[in-house]
Amino acid sequence: MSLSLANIQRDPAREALLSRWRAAARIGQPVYACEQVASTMDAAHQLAADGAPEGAMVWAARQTQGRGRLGRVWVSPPGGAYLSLILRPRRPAGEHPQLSLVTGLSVAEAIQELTRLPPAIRWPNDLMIHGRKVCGILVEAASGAVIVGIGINVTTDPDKLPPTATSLSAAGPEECDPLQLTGVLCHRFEAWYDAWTREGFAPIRAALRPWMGFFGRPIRLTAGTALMEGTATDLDEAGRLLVRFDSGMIRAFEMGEVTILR
Ligand code: BT5
Repeated sequence: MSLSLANIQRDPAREALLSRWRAAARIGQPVYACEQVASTMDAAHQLAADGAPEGAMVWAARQTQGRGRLGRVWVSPPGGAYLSLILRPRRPAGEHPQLSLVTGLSVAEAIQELTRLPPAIRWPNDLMIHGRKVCGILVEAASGAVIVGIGINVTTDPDKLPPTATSLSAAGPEECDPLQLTGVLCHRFEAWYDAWTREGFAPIRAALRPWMGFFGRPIRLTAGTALMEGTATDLDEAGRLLVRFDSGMIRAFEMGEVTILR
């Protein structure tokens, strides 16, 4: 099957490098790479609607309309890795939000492999280094597919990022190439995605623990219009965040925004 993307100018040199670094069998293949796109999410939605296979990846060196959750902007200057993966999960739709944590685990491992920096996962979709955001993850449902979007600040100049953000090269001394990082990430993601497909969230939950930097710490949680403070204690068996309140009550949250208070 040959699929085309009307709005992107494909870059064969980057596609060749991504194929070289990608040690995965299926994830990241076929690859559509370009210098610039509005949003890799839109391109991936288009490919998914056209029947692209599981594993197909759209990759861009910068985006003009990168997006986060709830209509927020994802600032996407050069130096980042901006990618969307097309998945066709063989697990119930109710479990698909868990893919955010499957992805976070894979990104954390890839960053540590290449830079030895210690990223922390901030449930449900961010990676932090030294308290600043270095990666954001977005999971969207598509026509019969799921699109996982990943933005990582790799060699990005921090002056071009929001003040709450950092990049890998700003945070540590190791050189890291956005294409190489993407290749390692595809490999890690394929292993964890296969484990999730076979066994569900249990192996992911166990592997995530060391990366969850804020268990036992006071947090502020925004869930919908509600704002609450409590202590994050754990993830439950479905990937929901367990928060203990002063009253002693523990509640599980499926979605939300976490601010670590101390
Ligand atoms: C996210 O949203 O963190 C998900 C970001 C997903 C971006 C990828 S890039 C490839 C693919 N194509 C897209 O168009 N999107 C995906 P959220 O949790 O809503 O966080 C958004 C917030 O993060 C913003 O409101 C800013 O505060 C902050 N932010 C924006 N750009 C950032 C950056 N480059 N680095 C760190 N923080 C950023």
